[in-house]
Amino acid sequence: MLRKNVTTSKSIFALASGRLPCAVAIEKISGRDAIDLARKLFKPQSGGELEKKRSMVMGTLFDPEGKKIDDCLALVFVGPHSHTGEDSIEFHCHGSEPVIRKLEEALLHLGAAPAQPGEFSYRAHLNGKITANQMENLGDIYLARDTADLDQIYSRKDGSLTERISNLRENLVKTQAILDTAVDFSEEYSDVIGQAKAPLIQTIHECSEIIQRYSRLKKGATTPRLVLAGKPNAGKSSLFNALLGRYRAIVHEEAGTTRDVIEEDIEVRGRRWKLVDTAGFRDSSESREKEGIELGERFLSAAAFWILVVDGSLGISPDEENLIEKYGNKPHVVVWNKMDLEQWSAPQGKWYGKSVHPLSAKTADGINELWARLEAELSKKESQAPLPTAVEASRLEKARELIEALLVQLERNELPEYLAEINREATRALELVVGEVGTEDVLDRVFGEFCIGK
Ligand SMILES: Nc1nc2c(ncn2[C@@H]2O[C@H](COP(=O)(O)OP(=O)(O)OP(=O)(O)O)[C@@H](O)[C@H]2O)c(=O)[nH]1
Ligand SMILES: [Mg+2]
Repeated sequence: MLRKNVTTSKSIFALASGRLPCAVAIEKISGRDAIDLARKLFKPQSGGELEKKRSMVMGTLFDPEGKKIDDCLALVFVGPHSHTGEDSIEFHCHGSEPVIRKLEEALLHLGAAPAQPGEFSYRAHLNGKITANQMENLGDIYLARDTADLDQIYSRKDGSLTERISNLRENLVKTQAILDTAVDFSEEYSDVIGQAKAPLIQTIHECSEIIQRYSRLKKGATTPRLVLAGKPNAGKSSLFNALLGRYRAIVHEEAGTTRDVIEEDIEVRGRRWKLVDTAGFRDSSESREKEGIELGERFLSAAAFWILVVDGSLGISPDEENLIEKYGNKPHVVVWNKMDLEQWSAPQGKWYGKSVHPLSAKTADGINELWARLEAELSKKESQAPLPTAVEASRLEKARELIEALLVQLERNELPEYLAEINREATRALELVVGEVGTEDVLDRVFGEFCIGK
């Protein structure tokens, strides 16, 4: 964790690119003497010294004993026109572990210090380059797991959180009026108090929903599974490949081809899902096949959504009915596959209460329509709560704790004067949620989670 008394007297360095070995490694250095340090290590190809001007220069890095480290490209940023606002250098080296190790040893030898997580951004903040709010967003970009997360981070400032908080505040204002009445007319206390409960419970519920949006980003929700199930040969693997857009699972005319569970990531409306192909369900006495079927069924029981694939040229059998009776309560779509075949026919109207989806996994007819249906069905479960920042979420948690305490005291029939005081405190806490964010707030919660080099 970045300490609050961190100083900026020394230049700092860190590897800003990914894991070694890799094509190009970027070593960042920032600080008052960054260019002087770089001059001691780096000799431009064109001769002379590295100049203190915004530039991109090819050259060679040498260690303090004059031994070559690497040929590299140096990017020179003269403060305040840099990411941190200080003089900064980026060495774009070959992404080799010993190159970077030698370069960092040389920097350490020359008096620079390894950067702590988030220290470059912290310096940028101190130099007025980024606000505390921007830093929070920056941290969250690294936590995003799918494009929907990114979209929500970028649309944070659309005012939806402020609006939700002000609605919640209204609930507390109403509660305040109720409690103030109870103070004035103590003989009708219990009637009046009873009215205060419902808006408080609603407020707690909504606060939790918003806080959970942040926890989902922070902790990384487990990716929900979308499982394909059906009889052998129904075309599950063909549909799996069609949805994935590439040939991943073996497709074969022989029934019982897929034995294992095959999983691949897909995105539906910006959210990541695991698409799962399973072995065909049927009564089997063959032990290997039986094992595959049992495994498939375990995935089906745990699925957030599933697709029953029916071979529309054969129609339904007890196997499909068995599946729909067992798992029909779980959200699903029924696909009537192989509609390119002459023998294909689908039920008129609904089957087990649902309209079936005609499709050919082979020709891809009906695939776009299936996507549209999946997009609509899978996003039904998405929370509509706005995504708060770390600071907003933690402030909201404080407000929720106070409202919960209020509810407890209310049920204990505490004095209305006392309840009114907690309510006032909770109202103030809610108002603070979307208030100004200071350096201290962000220092506490954000920097520790930044990566080194950021
Ligand atoms: N004509 C036609 N054939 C299809 C279609 N979908 C799948 N098939 C064929 O049906 C056979 C079985 O397809 P798969 O995708 O392997 O079926 P599966 O459900 O995965 O089968 P198992 O892995 O054995 O459970 C293959 O010969 C496919 O080419 C379709 O829409 N139309
Ligand atoms: Mg298969």
